[in-house]
Amino acid sequence: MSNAYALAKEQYVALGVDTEKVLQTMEQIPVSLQCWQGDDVGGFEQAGAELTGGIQATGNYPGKARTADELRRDFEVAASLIPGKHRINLHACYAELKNKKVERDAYTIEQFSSWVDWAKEQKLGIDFNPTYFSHRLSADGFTLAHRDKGVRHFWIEHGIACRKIAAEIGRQLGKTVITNFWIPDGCKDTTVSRRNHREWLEQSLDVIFAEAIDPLLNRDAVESKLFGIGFESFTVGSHEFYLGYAASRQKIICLDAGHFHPTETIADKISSVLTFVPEILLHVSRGVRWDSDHVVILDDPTRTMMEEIVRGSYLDRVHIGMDFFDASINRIAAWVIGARSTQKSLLLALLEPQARLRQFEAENDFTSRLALLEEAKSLPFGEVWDEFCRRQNVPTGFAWMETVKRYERDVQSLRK
Ligand code: RNT
Ligand code: ZN
Repeated sequence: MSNAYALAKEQYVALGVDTEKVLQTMEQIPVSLQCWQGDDVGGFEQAGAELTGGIQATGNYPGKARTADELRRDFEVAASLIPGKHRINLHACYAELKNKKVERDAYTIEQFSSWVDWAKEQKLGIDFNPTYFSHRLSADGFTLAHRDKGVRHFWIEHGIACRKIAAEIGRQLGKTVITNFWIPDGCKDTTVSRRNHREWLEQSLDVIFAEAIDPLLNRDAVESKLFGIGFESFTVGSHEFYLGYAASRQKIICLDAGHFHPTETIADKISSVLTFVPEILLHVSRGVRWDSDHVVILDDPTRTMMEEIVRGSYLDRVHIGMDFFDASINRIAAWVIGARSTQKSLLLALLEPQARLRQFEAENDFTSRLALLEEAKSLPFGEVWDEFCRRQNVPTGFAWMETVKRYERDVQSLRK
């Protein structure tokens, strides 16, 4: 145990916080790392597929993964620099077709077997997402809420196929898969038939979820959005839509930090939403002016979100996943920066002198509550973070960047 950590530990003990317990909790909470940060949401169904659906990875930093094998190697480097447990969040468009022609509505576990074998070997959990974008049948902006029954049917079948794949992954890994449904559906300009689209979406989802799946194998989440690029005036799957859907069907609601109005944060939604839905999936992200999917940093929105989860004792009902895709910096570093910042936010929340604060609150001593909240901000949390990294055998501080630089020089920079 380092001296600095021992001193920090004492300071926390004086405020009623057991850092050893906190470190144990940190070890148990996985962060789901989005595969799509590694290749700008490209996927491997076909080379050079165009990213559509109103999302954009901007930047052209060299060295992105071109194959599933490259992506897996890159991911391993990132994972070796991130403490704690990890999961990999896969999208259906990361299917490996192995020279067969298979449509998305006919995907099976076969297209994901290499991912599963690798996850087993790496001791990773897997999360899953049907892909409702970058496809000829999503080209006019609608999928599950399309006015054409045939198009809806194709996408319903894709959703059903993905739940089956997820359940099989869950069975093979012995770890529950969270399958998240996000669709881009919407319109650039004023839309008159909003009601119809929303009713189509409700019906499509009900068909997809009709078959009950063992919740130990797979659980479903639905993700709302405010708007997409080129979908500015109407988004079928709005927050109200999915909140109602998730509450009435008891589904997991996915809250993406970048999917609300620019000054609206998700911290205060957590205890409201969890009063009515069983679980939350977080897409930890950072919108800058729009849902720009910047790399997560240790900022107030992320910190207050984690505080609410810890204060509400919701850790067992919240799944922490990240969602950003930045192509302007080293993509492996982006994973590491985002994950470590997410974990630091969680650590800070766990280190809060909660018992004291609650006592002040119960006594209506709001002066002391505010004073302690402010003083807690300068407690030596960095020492506890370093200790966490040491115990998890990952570099402390900025040292991890050396590994990224070396890999960039030896591997990524050779990709053309
Ligand atoms: C899009 C959603 C969605 C995607 C991923 C790739 O706005 O945030 O979660 O980012 O499915
Ligand atoms: Zn998201």
